[in-house]
Amino acid sequence: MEQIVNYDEAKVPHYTLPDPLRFADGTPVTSAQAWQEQRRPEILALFEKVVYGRTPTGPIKMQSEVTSVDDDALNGQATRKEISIHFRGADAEAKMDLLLYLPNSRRGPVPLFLGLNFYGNHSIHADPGITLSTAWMRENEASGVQDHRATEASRGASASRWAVERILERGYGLATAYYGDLDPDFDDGFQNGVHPLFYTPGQTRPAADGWGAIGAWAWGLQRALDVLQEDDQVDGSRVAVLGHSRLGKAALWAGAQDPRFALVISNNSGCGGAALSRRRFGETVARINSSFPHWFCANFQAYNEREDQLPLDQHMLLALVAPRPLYVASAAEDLWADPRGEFLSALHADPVYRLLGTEGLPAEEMPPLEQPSMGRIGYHIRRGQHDVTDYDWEQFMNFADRTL
Ligand code: GTR
Repeated sequence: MEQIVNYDEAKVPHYTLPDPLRFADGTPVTSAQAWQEQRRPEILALFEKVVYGRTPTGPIKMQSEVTSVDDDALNGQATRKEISIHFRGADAEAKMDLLLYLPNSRRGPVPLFLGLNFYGNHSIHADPGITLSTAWMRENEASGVQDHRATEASRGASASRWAVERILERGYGLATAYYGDLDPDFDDGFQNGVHPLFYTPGQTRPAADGWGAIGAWAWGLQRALDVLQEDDQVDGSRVAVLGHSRLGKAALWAGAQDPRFALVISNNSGCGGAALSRRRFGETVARINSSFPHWFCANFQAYNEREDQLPLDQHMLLALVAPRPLYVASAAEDLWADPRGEFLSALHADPVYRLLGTEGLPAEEMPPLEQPSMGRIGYHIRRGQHDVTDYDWEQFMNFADRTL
């Protein structure tokens, strides 16, 4: 296993990216139709086979139940709704709790941001009306988690990452769910979470090209969208999916697979997200697969220190979102996530956007700090660390105002 983390641009290896606009057999893709009907499915199948694993479609039952509504939440600014979504397979079940805030200033169905959270719905705001999650969580004293459970001290612990009032003020709704409801984030051989719902008789874990944890989180985002599209207070044709870091990887994978997401936003998603794998800058495929063996499909392990052998790179994941609006956000001090690799990925997705008749990314060089570039693809790099800040949210909303 590779020991040294490279943070030196001069040491980035020479690499050649696979061309999204060439079929696997080398023929060029010259029309929007050839992209949509042939090349796009070909690339999607590659990501399923070697990176995230296939998402199963087996017959499971899904039922949603509104568990609370308060139309006078946040001093009257919002309507808060909680919806439990129950999933049942033959031998297993799971539940995802969705939290929704809708601006009371709304007239008609609202466009909305949907994203998973790391420490329970109650962590995104101190609002005492949010039900405290009882699910297993990663230990985190600063987030009020003790013995893997949330405590009252967890309320609002991640509030700085969710600009709730500001989102509502700008006329958007917000929906979130705890990612651990879909798959608790540790390597247990896929015995908990939603994976077992889809096991066929005798099956005990996903196949080598079957989904991992990121696949399950992305699936949960899609199921949340199913429910949101049924809600007449939400404009289901204007739902933006977003996520930070590992949840940014999940948001991208959800947005790539499911064209119902009208806008896709990656925040500091890094390796296995927006960043190009071939650059081996910061976190690498070998590192991520050894630290988090449960995130990707088993086949991805074959590319540890063999990034050049991948039949794809992450710019092709971004291209799967085309021609829908896509936003990639980096942070200058978040070198582990390779900001430049995130930018280049967006840049190399641009030709697909152009083939589909859109503006793509109106930049040739990485834009200066905090000077977002916004076309049909948007990108910014802000000052500071790996995080989601008010600055990021303002840009996401500016971009949504333009493109949603
Ligand atoms: C890190 C991981 C990153 C990123 C991050 C996060 O440990 O190496 O890929 O996902 O966690 O999710 O905060």
